[in-house]
Amino acid sequence: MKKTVLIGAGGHARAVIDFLKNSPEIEIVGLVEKDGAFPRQNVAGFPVICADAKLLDLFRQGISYALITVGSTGDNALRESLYLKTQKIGFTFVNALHPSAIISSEVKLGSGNTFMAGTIVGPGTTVGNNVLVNTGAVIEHDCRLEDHVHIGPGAKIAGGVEIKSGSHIGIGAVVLQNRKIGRNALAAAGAVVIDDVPDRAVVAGVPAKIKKYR
Ligand code: JB3
Repeated sequence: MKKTVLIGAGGHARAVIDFLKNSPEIEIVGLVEKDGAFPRQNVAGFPVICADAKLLDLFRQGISYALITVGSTGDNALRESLYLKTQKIGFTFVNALHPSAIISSEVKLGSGNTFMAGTIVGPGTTVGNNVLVNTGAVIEHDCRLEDHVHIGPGAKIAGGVEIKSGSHIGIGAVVLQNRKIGRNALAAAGAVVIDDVPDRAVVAGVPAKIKKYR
């Protein structure tokens, strides 16, 4: 069993534990909170064992696997920085795949990725590291998702779409075929993306228009 710590102890962690607790290969040893914050002592029966500052100690104790279980609602910077910090200590990241996720055998998957219930990923798609594909999202064939991307619940990504590092596709958004979403961009909830989206652009609406840059 891979002894694994979950980094982040809120609602998203609870949703991940709901299926990861039954994994035949991943053993959840506990959760890790933000330094100075211990709002709860356990999540779904698993203990909050320490804060980020103690991650090195955990690693030295032989716990060598991790997963980022902080979620996000538009900005993936915290998920990215926690991943990089944990990776630097030496942790290896597990992939957390809900048993109902349908992931083609022709998908190239990095590590530290989470596929929630009912997600579908088509053949020829590549997924980097620390990507979160939330409940019921569909990613069609031949897409390319870079590191730290979050696809929100129920979002639909058509074939051949490229999504650069750190970008966020909001709940229920749609991205049409072969579009390119730049780095750290945001497609708001329900947006229908029919044009390419530049780096750091925030787009919203149907059809989606650029509202600002961040
Ligand atoms: O939309 C859905 C289905 N899920 C949302 C998810 C994607 O994002 C969910 O509804 C929330 O909006 C959000 O989930 P998350 O990130 O679990 O949010 P929350 O319930 O507020 O919990 C955040 C947890 O992360 C809290 O326990 C924080 O203390 C913790 N946290 C914040 N900063 C941190 C840090 N934990 C660590 N280890 N390090 C930090 O720097």
